[in-house]
Amino acid sequence: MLKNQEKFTTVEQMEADAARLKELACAACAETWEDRRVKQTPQCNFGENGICCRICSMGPCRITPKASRGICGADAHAIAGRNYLRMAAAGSAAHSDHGREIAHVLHKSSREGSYHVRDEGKLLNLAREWGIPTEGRDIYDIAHEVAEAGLWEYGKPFGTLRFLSRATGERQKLWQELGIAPRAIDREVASSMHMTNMGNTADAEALVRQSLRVGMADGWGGSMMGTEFTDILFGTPTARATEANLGVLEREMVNIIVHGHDPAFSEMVVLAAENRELIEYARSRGAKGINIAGLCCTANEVTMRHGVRMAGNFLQQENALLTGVVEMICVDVQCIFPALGPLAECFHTKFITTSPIARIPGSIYIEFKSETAMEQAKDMVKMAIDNFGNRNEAKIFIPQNKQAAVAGYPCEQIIRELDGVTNSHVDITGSYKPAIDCIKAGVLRGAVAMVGCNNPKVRPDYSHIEIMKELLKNDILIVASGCSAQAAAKAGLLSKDAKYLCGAGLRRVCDLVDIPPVLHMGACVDISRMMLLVTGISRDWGVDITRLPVVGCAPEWMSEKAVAIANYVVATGIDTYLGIEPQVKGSARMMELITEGTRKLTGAGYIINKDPHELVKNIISGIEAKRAALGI
Ligand code: XCC
Ligand code: SF4
Repeated sequence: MLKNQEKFTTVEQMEADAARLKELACAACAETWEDRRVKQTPQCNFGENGICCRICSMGPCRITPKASRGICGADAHAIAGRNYLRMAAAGSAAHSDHGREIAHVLHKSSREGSYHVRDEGKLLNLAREWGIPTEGRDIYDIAHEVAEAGLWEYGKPFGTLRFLSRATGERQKLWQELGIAPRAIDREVASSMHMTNMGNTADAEALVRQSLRVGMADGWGGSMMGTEFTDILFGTPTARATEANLGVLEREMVNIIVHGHDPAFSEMVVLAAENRELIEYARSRGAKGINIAGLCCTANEVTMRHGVRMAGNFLQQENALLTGVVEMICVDVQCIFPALGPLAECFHTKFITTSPIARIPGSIYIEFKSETAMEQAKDMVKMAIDNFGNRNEAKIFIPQNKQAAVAGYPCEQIIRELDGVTNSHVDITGSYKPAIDCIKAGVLRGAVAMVGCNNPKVRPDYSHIEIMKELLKNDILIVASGCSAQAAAKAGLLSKDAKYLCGAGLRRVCDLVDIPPVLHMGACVDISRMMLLVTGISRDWGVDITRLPVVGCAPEWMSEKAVAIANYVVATGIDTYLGIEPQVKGSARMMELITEGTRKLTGAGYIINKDPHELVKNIISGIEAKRAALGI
């Protein structure tokens, strides 16, 4: 019998929760992104179309019907192309710098300190991959050398990135031929800034090629290192039960929210909150315990390693504070609204910033140091406990919606689950064969990677959820990361019961393998895991990535990081479906290049549609076309 649809949370219910929260808040507190968005409308057309240039102080120059060139002579294609490359470079810089921070933490790991090597197997594998001796050595010596080798990837003067050798032979050859194999990570970012500096590249195709290259410096460089080193330090994730949405906040407990991306510090906060003395202390202050919840990708990181519950995704960050029960919100880097400063002041909430990368007015700045991380984390938890008694009862409202979810399916876990089906004996051969067989047989039509942010240009979460439901109905397996994974979690699509929303084929697979139909692969840096997943599928199948019925979709993206991601996904040969238009519309040449032009280079490109119902039709017909071409 079909499970009742009411089990799943709808976007309407989530919007009603948000509206109620705003209604109950005083006028000063109630200003959120919805209000600011109205005040920003209509948004600037020149910016929207990518044809405003302020790269030099002769500008700003704008392309208009009467002015087809800027003062220096740059045309719409040059201006839009340079702006686009700068977005990709900034995104790549952000992810990669996050990866670098983690590499430094690994470099400082020790038996006695706050940071340990949790996944020795993964460390040893990586050391072997990189030709670093392991025999008879102390695990921490190996860790430090691997971390250092990783750090050299950022600035080495010669050669291309080590991780490129993980790609299929066909991709490696193509990248060399196209001249887009990334060199040192920082070099690709710097080259992008140099190329777009006044008086350099004006050729749109060259700008798009460099966008692919700097994107790959992220996906096959900085992000991949972020993922690997995080797994080594905190453990490779495994499937865990959790819950998602604002209903995870507890009336009777001390609520601490961790938010951002870099898990180095949030891991410590999670561990500190398990400290017996601190739990006792919380009880002594009248609380039933300490409740850690996450927002954005920091949530994804701690969820898949500890089962920490997810309060929500990007556009839910203000709502979390509006509940009035958050004693502390502790942030690291990226996707943190400056609005949290004034908003926290409306409540008793302590807003803690911890990184020199993200300094925000209205916060208490406690710079996190890896040497003292655990002590700092304990101090913060204590500060949150001390704040418990300061709640204003009149301002409290916790929406009750929450959903059960299973999170934590890195490639290792997916292979383990698949092996569990085919091999009765213990045989970790690491093959995607069972999944491939299902796709060949048509039991699964294909797979979609659902990724990316929320963006008020479309109805937030609606695009994610509508697209996913339609894909499930059509027997298309989903892997998800970032805020897309959290949208799925809030709706209930990460629960095993979501199989009731699936077509017969996908439901059978979910039953057999005992997985949810939407597999949570992690944070946005973990899209690097998805690159390895398709690479593995391509190898085991013996078919080029471009021919696989596997695509990516970012229906609500907003961050520059998403531009970097989209570029490395396309460079890897995977079609990418976008629900938000990249800001290059003022240049027909750029629009052509990112949709069709890259297809001639890497075999993949963007398909853009702002209507989620149309976008999902595009995805399904794209997948079916690939199946037909394969003759399956
Ligand atoms: Fe940020 Fe990663 Fe986007 Fe969400 S999905 S809004 S980047 S938290 Ni990466
Ligand atoms: Fe204007 Fe050219 Fe300067 Fe851009 S680089 S602001 S188009 S003069």
